[in-house]
Amino acid sequence: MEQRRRVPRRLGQYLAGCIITVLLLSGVSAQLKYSISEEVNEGTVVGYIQYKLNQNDQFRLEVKDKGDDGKIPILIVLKPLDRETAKKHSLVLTAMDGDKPPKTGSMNIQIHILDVNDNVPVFSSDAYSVTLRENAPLGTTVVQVNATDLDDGTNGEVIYSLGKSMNQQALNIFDINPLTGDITVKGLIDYEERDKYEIEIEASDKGIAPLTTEKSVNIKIIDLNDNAPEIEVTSFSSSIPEDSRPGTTVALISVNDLDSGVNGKVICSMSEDIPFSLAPTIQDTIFSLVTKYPLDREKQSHYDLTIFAKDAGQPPLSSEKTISVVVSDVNDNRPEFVLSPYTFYLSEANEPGTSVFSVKASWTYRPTVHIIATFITTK
Ligand SMILES: [Ca+2]
Ligand SMILES: [Ca+2]
Ligand SMILES: [Ca+2]
Ligand SMILES: [Ca+2]
Repeated sequence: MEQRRRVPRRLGQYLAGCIITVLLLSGVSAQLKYSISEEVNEGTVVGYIQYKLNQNDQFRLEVKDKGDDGKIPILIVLKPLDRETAKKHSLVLTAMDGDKPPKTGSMNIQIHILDVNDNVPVFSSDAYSVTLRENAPLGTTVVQVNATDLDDGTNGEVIYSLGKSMNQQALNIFDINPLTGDITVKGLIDYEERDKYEIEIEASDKGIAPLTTEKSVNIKIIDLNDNAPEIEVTSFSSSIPEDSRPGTTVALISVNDLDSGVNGKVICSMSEDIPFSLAPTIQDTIFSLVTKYPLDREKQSHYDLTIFAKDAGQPPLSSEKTISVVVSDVNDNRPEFVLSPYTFYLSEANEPGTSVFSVKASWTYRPTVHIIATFITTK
């Protein structure tokens, strides 16, 4: 495929832009020779001279009558020239007389085509798509772009730059070497901030009126496991009644990992030898901290529960969080008297302050008697 893009020129511009140098190479041509008597009259025809250009499709010859200056063969451009196709044309101009066979003389004509800046730089690739790992060190080469320009000299020398329409954020992160086309990292590449960039680059020649080509470079950022899971306790009762049934929720634990894919996949765990465990919820990132067994305040009234979170990245990152849970005493049942009503008899003439009777009360659900109240009222 032809990798060439040429700026169209109107014919007038083109003719003005081309300078043709004609080198007449004297001494290489044969000469037309005539022998004629010195007695001939003025106006005697010496010979019929015809000019002829060798077969070519680029130039033609026209003979113009210039009056006193005689008839002059003029070389005319027949169709647009292109230095990038042929920078030199060699022609042969032949003069011949009317004899049979004709006598001929020829002249070599060399035409050098001078360059005008009519080719834009062309990138070697139609599209640039590359990947870049996040946190790439400053100076890392993302990709090297290349553009060529068919013109000559400075018209064909290419310099690279970032597009003027690029946003400031991308300008802060990427740079391009104007001479080599190396696109390098000059800022922090953070996948969590942005996972792809489309940057505009330009290739310009150094012509007096430079020609410029734009191209996009798509940069896909590859995630690295650079974020540890975060554990957040979203709903938490620091105290749990000791009579809580197994499966009672103590707290909701939310885990979040900013990375993606396996780097952001988190496994939560807790120590096995405690009466608490983590249960999944309908949301992947939220776990319930629940009681596993009945609690016994007499045995342990306080727990420091550590939740571990580890992602599946390579290498994995982890974090932990400890919450304190107090097992609270239960006192939500009214004590009941053992007998109700109590009936007792009292003999007269008691000393004030003498114990006359005792009553018992207890919580029904518990065999242990917690309160024994002793009181009596007198009329
Ligand atoms: Ca050019
Ligand atoms: Ca050119
Ligand atoms: Ca990451
Ligand atoms: Ca992670």
